[in-house]
Amino acid sequence: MRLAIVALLLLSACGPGILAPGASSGLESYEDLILLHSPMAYWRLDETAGVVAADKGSSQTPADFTGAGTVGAEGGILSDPNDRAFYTNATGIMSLSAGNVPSEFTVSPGGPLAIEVWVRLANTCSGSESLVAFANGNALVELGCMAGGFATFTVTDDSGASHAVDSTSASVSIDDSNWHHLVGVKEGGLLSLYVDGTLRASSVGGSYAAGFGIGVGSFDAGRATTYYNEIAFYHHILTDDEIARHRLAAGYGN
Ligand SMILES: [Ca+2]
Repeated sequence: MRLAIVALLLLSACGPGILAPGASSGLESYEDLILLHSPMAYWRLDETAGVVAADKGSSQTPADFTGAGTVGAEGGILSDPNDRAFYTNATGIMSLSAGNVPSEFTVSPGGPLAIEVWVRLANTCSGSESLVAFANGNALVELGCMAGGFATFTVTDDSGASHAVDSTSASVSIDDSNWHHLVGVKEGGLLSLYVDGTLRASSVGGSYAAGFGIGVGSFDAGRATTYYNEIAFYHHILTDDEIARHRLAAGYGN
């Protein structure tokens, strides 16, 4: 489970401040906005057939769907009527094989990064479970969930030194069968976790001075009964305003 990037999507039909699917938000398109912020990798997971997930980020690295997942599921980007997502309730994963990871995936020691995903958890999170992870050896960048349904953001360097933040103190759970937008940001030793466009937890961790080689990205089925959508990885931080804009562009009000 730790060798995986698992992204879940959440498709919320209605609720306070949420636009109806397909409704015009009058805002910039979600895809255009993500691309404006220069992701290294950006898998929209809009495929409706086949076994390849296109990467619209700068690395242009397609990933593979394997196992018993389902492409073409209803997505959670309400502003995009064509949005689709990847669903797995068992063994389905989206992953990059170790031999298919370009040099762009390597993070410089101490370098900034951000990881983003939309997820919809169709059952409760009972323990420490991976949603989306980029991993290579000990090195790991992961968004996940824990008992209580709280979101987690973990960064481990290749010496094995690990640090994590979670949304427990904010009492923000994500395992309610609704779509949620998760972003983890690392800037120096500061880790920040955003849930649904808002900063929910942050912590000053280690210096991460060791070589930090994120090499393999894979979507893992360890977290089953889950929808994954719009996975992005950045070699720079995203600001509070940028993250809030991403959610807004997806058709979710404040
Ligand atoms: Ca999508």
